[in-house]
Amino acid sequence: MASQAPDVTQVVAPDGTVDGDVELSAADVTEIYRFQVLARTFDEKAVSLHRQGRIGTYAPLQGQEAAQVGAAYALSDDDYCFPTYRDHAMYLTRGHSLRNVLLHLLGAGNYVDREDPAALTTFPITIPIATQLPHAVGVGMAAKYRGDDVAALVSFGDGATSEGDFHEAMNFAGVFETPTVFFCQNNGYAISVPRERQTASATIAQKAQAYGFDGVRVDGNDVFAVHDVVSGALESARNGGGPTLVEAVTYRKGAHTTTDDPSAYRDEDDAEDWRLEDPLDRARTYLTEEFGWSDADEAATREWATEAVAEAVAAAEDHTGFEAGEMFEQAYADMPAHLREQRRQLVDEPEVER
Ligand SMILES: Cc1ncc(C[n+]2csc(CCOP(=O)(O)OP(=O)(O)O)c2C)c(N)n1
Repeated sequence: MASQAPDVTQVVAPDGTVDGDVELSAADVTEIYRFQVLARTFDEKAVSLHRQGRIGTYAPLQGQEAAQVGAAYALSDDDYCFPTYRDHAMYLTRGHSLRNVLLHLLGAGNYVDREDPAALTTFPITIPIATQLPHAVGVGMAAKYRGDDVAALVSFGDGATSEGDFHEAMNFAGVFETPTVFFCQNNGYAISVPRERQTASATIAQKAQAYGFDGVRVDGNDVFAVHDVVSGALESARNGGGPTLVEAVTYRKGAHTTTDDPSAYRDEDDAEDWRLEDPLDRARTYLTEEFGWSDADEAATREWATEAVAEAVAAAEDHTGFEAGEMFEQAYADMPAHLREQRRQLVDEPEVER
């Protein structure tokens, strides 16, 4: 395999040159590309829906499609997945409906459909940064106790590595050799804080060394490299090899969220360089050269994605009747007294003046 930099694994270069093996069938390669197109189409629509005041604040994923799809596609159905608030493409790749992803952005409390098998192994997003890491380690530890042949992948950003939860989760995973893949999407920024101001470590991956396991870097805009590296880490975790930290080097092309303006803190020339590394262009070049992907195939895929997103928007906006009480569900088996009291005031006795 070639490298983007000496220590960054790359299989397909930005110009489509293949330097390594893509151990995926034509059907898999096509599906991976379709998920990326679907993710981008969804993302563009979501940004526009926010501008029209039809959904709440949205965290764009543009530029990170390869990282998210490549990692999620490597998971088996039984593996666990802990995405972040930006990982809409992970949800899609894991089989969640676009409608349910949108329902969350419309304010639904219980957007995860508990009847849906995909929902049982893919956890809801957590907004407090890095809190999903100990959850993933705990789920992996439980699976290990039960003797289940599964791994848990947890996704987070470069900013999350400054949180205590990151270090606690990494330490626990290292000591107890939990079947965890720590998947860091290093997209260059944590809101306005550049990666260089986040940590003095030369790489995010090297932090794994302090906890006694491997950390590897992969070109996060190369979906095939991400898939390959994450597949290997998952396999090792399932086979008792313990945790791995994977640093996917990528770039957040858009704003942090739809309420942010990156031109206030980011060098747009730098942003332009990263735009040339577009993950979709790269996968498409590969598809064209290896499998004769045609303009007609491309047009049909774009049309399919546009229709799927339009249908999901209509289905989500059709869903009315959000109940205020939903926000109290699914967090605690035994609800603490202060939340019972809040629910009483909001749901059971809203007419009582206080
Ligand atoms: C514990 C906590 N502190 C602060 C915030 C506010 N906050 C939201 S997103 C964010 C930046 C996270 O950056 P990173 O982990 O790199 O992920 P990215 O947003 O780039 O995907 C911060 C500080 C939060 N949500 N939770």
